Amino acid sequence: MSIREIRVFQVPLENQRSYTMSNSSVGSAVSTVVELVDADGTTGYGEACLASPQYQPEHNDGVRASLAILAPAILGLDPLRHQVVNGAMHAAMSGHPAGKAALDIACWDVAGKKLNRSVVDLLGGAHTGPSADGDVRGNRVLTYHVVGIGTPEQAVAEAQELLDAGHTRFQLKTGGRPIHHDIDSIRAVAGVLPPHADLAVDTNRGWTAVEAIQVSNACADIRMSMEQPCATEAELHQVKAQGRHPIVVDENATSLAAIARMISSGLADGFGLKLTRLGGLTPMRAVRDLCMDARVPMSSDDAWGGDIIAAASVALGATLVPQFSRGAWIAHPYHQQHYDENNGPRLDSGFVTLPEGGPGLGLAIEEGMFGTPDAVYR
Ligand code: 0XW
Ligand code: MG
Repeated sequence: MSIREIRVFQVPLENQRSYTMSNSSVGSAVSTVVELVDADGTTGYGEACLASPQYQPEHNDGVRASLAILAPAILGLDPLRHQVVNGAMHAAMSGHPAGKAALDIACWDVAGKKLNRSVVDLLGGAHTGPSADGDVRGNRVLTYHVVGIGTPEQAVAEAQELLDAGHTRFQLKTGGRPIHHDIDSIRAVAGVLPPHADLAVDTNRGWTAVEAIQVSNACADIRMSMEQPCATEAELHQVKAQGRHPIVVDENATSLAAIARMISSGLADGFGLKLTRLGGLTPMRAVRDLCMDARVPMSSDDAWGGDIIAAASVALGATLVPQFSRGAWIAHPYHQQHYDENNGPRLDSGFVTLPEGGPGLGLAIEEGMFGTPDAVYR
């Protein structure tokens, strides 16, 4: 196996419904898809798509610019040798984990196709059998669903609709407004959720430590976690010490070292992890092993994107120990586009389906699906 050619595509994803976080909204995003061609013509796909310029410190145009340096650095390498490929990318460019993630994921896809095995198997195999909610997983992976920022009535209506669709895990977006509005929405949504439901209140760094502590005290009677309530690790420590709720770290979970630090310091009660922030499946696999061993629940997500990044997220999500899985999130419900209409991951009663279209990521993507490449490296 050796990487012969890398093709880069821009893929617009138009939102069909609004998606708002404390610091930004997602309208339409232009995803970057990479097609990696092995010496014998086998192809593998990767993807990176940032939700908004505010959510993480990268930009979708920057992903494609970074590939002008990263792609040539891995031409000729064996896509199965993930450490070698990642080492070459780090030597060529500091940072830029989103572009690295797209190429890393494509290597896993092409390696799986060459070995005729799924990426799930290459990552160690799926945990089948009952999930934390007792529901048999089969070819599905637990997920969670976002409830947007709005009035308490709007949030309750959205939560009820999701309950009716079989969801048991909810991420209520907060922040970007006076905290009494958030407290009202938290209390209203918590009031309609059944005892077995899981509620994470995700502020995407929007509160100060004082605001987060005030919200936690005002909701002390509610079983919930606080996801990334503030922007810095120091503020999260303050909230952990003076608040009443478990802390889930998302935006600050930027590397294995940072995650190890937040576990060993006792700060993190869970993580919302993103493939494009860590650099792909290879680094996320290492983080997974640490979190599973430390018994710290994690999600396997990404910020945004289509079937390719979704398939990579659910592939790693399938390998999580159910008790320590916070689910795999996909953006499909918002843009409603598939690259593979038959096998693209989709919601199924509170779970996400694992693609079963063949080896690798399990997607059967038609030749020429993405049109003319933006750039070709060979
Ligand atoms: C819900 N997500 C996985 C998608 C958005 O990009 C933000 C992110 C989160 O957990 O904040
Ligand atoms: Mg989050």
